[in-house]
Amino acid sequence: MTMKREDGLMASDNTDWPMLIGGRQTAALSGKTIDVINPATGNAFCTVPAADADDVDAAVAAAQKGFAVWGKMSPLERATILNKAADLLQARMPEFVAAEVRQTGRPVREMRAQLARTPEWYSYFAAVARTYESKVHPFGGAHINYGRRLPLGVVALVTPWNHPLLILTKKLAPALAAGNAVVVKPSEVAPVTPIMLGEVLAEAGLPDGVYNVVTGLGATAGAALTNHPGIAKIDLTGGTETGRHVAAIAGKRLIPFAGELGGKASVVVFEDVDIEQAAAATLFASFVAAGQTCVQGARLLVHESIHDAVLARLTERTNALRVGAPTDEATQMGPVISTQQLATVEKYVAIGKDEGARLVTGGERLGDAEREGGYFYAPTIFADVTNDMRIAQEEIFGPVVCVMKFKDEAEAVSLANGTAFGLAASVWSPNIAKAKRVAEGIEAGIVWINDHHRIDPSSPWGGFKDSGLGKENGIVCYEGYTRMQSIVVNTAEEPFDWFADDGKQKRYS
Ligand code: TXE
Repeated sequence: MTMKREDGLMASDNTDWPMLIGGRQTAALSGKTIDVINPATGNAFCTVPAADADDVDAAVAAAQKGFAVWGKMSPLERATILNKAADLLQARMPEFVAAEVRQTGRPVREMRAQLARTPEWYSYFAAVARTYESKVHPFGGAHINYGRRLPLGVVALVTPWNHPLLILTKKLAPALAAGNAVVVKPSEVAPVTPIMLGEVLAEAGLPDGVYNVVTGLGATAGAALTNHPGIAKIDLTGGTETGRHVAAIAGKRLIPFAGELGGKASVVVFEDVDIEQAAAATLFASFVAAGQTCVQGARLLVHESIHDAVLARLTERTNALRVGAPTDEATQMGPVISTQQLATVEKYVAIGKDEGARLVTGGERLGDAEREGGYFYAPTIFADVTNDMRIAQEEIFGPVVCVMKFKDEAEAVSLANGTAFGLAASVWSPNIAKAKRVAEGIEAGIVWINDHHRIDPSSPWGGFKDSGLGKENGIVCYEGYTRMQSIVVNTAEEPFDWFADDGKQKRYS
């Protein structure tokens, strides 16, 4: 496909980004490239190399060399470099925000808010590396048993397009803090900021080969990486089917797998919530990132007594959303990421209508003069949705939400649990005892009370059920990037001779 080259690139924009292998910026050995499209215009704005198996071999070999250095450095040395990376990333924030807006189409106010937090991950995990304490286990007798946390080696980070820098950072900071080297395979749709991050890490003093980026398609570069025998763990964020496929590869090789996969979060709104607050909450949960987040509040469960009032106010606020150029400070919602994602949204809207759901607003592509060429879709609300409908069950990953009613607490919990996914949910009520009870009854890895889509580097993040395996963030994630060795020291003065005929009672366990 020939793409129109976009006009008006910023000075810091590179039109042909290389990948990063062993500290060197490099093209694919084949010379092939992929166009990266600005979803707000439909035009290509840069290319990246289309890596295949040979490039991946080179990246894993470089990472092995990097690991030989980084894995031996002390926690203090690693933490010093990660803290410096946090500062350098902070200093270059406007450039990262601009690149992220251009490749994802997400509004500048959204990306500025999101990226402002990313340096925290590097400083948090630097602190974890510095303060992590090994355990001494109560082995008993004359034995002292201490545990050692060792890095795994070279880990593969396979990342998506919706939050390219944040999701990479959530995996990278703990992986590096624990002493691993990484090979990143960013999404082919939004690979620029992961490449740019290599400059920050190099400037911070990360040794060559510790951070490698291979760009390319999932079916080629991604498959070559996840099948590579030199990889010690795979951490992937993506669709559930991709996750199952890659987890099976990891299973065959008996290496750890972590997957942050699909979601279909419920937002449970009780009758005691103020209507204005309920509308603000559901609007944010539904349409931030144009609904393209794994924790999108795609299922709005509203108590029957306030259902009509909340739906009416939510619809008014939805209709007032400013959808347009993501670079415009006033824009509140941008396009979806790609023609493929647009087609998925269109398909599900048609399914919703066929299933008998009531289209309250939206349900159409937006293509006026200002938005011509971009992949814009109107924020869309379906009401009268029943839980067995496909639009209530399957991940749409776009600006489409389903509103359902419930009559009591038990029905709210049962509806919230009535999906195959279990990543996140939120419960809204000023009655904290009730909200806590409901939250604890929901089978999801993250449940917010009177909030939605909140994250912190210390807060474990990961799904139950079909939403994945393993956790990002927190000490638990750091530990997931290590393997534990148990050292058992015999301190007895008395010699041990199991086969001696000395008449003594002996133990060997
Ligand atoms: O994801 P993929 P896509 C969901 C969402 C979306 C759907 C498809 O529902 O509509 O997935 O999006 C790499 N071996 N989420 O196609 O394909 C791929 O190159 C190794 C939810 O973008 O899962 C990319 O780097 N790697 C999600 C990464 O996997 C492979 C965020 C994710 O791509 C591969 C994104 C293979 N065989 C999509 N195939 C979330 N949890 O937030 C693909 N990849």
